[in-house]
Amino acid sequence: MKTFKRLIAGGALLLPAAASEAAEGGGAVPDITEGWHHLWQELILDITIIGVIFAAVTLYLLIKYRRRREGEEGKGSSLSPLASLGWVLIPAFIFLADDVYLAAKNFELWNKMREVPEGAYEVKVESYMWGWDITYPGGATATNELRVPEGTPIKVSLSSRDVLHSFFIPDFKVKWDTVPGMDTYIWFYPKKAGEHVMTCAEFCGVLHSSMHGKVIVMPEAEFKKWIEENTPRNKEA
Ligand SMILES: [Cu+2]
Repeated sequence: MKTFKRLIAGGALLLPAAASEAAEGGGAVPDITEGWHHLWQELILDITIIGVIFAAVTLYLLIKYRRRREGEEGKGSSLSPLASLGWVLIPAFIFLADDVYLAAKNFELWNKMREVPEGAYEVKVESYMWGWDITYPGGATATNELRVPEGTPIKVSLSSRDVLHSFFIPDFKVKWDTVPGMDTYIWFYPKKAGEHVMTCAEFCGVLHSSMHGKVIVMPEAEFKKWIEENTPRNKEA
C-alpha cells in the first residue's frame, strides 16, 4: 500500500504528502483527531493549488485566443492529435492521482478509527430523545456529562433507546450514529484536561437542537475520585 501511495504521490502535485507522513509517526495510540485535521488541510491545499493553476491556464487561453475584431473568425486548432490527448489526459491524471491519494489516506485513517486501541477505557452511552445517558464500568451513571480521564483512549459503546441519533464530538473529530437495536461504538483519545462539546448530529425530533452535553476530560486522579464517589456500592457504604 505504501509503495502504491508513493507511486501515486510521485506522479502528482502532492507537496504536503511528505509532511503528513512525518506527522503520523510516534506513539502507540494513533492520533486520529490530528489525522483527520491534517487530511482536511491537505485536501483544501491540494484543491486550492490545482484550482488556481487550472483557473490561470484557462484565463490565459481565454485572453490569448479571444476575438479581437468584430466578425473575426477563428482558425482551426494547430494541436497535433498527441498534444490534444495530452491536454485532456495530463490534467485528468493530476486530479485523479490526487483523489486516489487522498482516498487512500482516508481509508487508512478510517481503519484506525474503527480499531479501538488496547487498554481503552470503555463507557456506555445510550441516546434518547433528547439526551445522553452514560454508564461507567462500576455502575456510576451520569446524563449529558461524559467525564473521562486524560491520557487514556476512550471507547464509547453506543446504543439508542428510541430513534436514530448521532454521537458527535467536534473537537475530537469523531461522529457515529446510534441506532435502535444495534450496538455501535467510537473511540477518541483525550490528551489533556478540558471541556468539549458533544452533540447529536442526526435530526431526531423537535428538541434535537438541545440534545447536547459536555465531554469533561479530567486529570486521572480527579477522575478516579469522581468514579469512586459515584459508584453505587461506594455510595451506600
Ligand atoms: Cu438526537
